Amino acid sequence: MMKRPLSAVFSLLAVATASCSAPATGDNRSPAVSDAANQPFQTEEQASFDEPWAIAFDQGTGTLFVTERKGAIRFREPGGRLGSVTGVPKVDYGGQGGLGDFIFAPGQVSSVLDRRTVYLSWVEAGSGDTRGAVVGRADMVCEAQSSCDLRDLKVIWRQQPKVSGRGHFSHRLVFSPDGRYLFIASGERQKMQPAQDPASDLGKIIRIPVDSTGNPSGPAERYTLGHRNILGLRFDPQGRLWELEHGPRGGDELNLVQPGANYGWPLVSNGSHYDGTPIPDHSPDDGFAAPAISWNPVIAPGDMIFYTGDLFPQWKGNVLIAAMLPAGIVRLGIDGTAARELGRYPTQHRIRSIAQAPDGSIWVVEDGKGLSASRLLRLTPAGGE
Ligand SMILES: [Ca+2]
Repeated sequence: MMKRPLSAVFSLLAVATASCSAPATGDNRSPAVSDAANQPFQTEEQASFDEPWAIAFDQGTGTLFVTERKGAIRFREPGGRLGSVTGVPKVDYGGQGGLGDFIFAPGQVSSVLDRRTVYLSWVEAGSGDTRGAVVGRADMVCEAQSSCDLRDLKVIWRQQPKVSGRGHFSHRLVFSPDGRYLFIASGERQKMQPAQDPASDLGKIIRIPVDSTGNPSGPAERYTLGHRNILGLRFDPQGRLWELEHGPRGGDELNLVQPGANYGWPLVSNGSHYDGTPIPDHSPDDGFAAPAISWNPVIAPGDMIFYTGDLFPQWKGNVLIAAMLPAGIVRLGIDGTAARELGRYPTQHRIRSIAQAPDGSIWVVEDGKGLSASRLLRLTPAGGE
């Protein structure tokens, strides 16, 4: 848990902007505090997108792909040229829904971006006023300049049941390091109780076995339960899976993902309901997997990475979280199965998604409607590389 005095310092720092030249006011005794006038990184704007949700680098070429929630996939080549992807499925846009995640099948590292196997998630309308997340696999073919095309798109998973509302789809995707399993975060769609129902996909992490061609080789299984709205889903450098989810009023949490574990939502949470109704906190003997760290007040995470690059050597192995409230980047250290906060770096706007480039630079995209509110930023160490 965060200690109260640090939260007070953080909220003061959050009002400063990156361009502020005021002298540092942080508590220099604490390595956890970084004020905006003394950021460890400098930022360069690279492009802007409209309501971006996910960013992902093609590791072989350094081309960055961006999903926009209304249903577009665009890309930025390392030289700065922008392109777009055709063949994107129709999405059910609105609320928190639309186009979601975009990832590459592992092991594709050719230096020419000609053909890739990709996976994407989006929201699909059902009968009546219902909808649900789906995941598709496609061959992405890039034959023309500044253009790629999704071919043979196949839906490989549908969140069941489809329900009303437009929130908490989660639909983050990640491959296991050995490439044998695709994991899907399946949010509880703001319905709460289904997160505890083993027969519902809502509030679960889903695991799908895949063969060497990247196609499912067996049925999807519900791997864990008791989740709320997972927006970060990543493997650490040791091959362990972690998830980062939104609590209600308070109670955002980072969890180490263990097969079959129940993470407690909505029966326990280190936050309370929005109307103030208390929820029992996680406790050691309640039978639920307790978070490695939780936040109250929240950080409103959008995404996370485990940093493994050389450009920020002091951050190797740390978790970097894209945070929306307060806006910034939150840095965690992992020690065994515990996590602790090591730094907060306030930013001008909410950060939706974060990725590590092949050169070790950190790229983030802001959260907002309209191009001016959603810049793509490259972060490199302050004072030059
Ligand atoms: Ca929990």
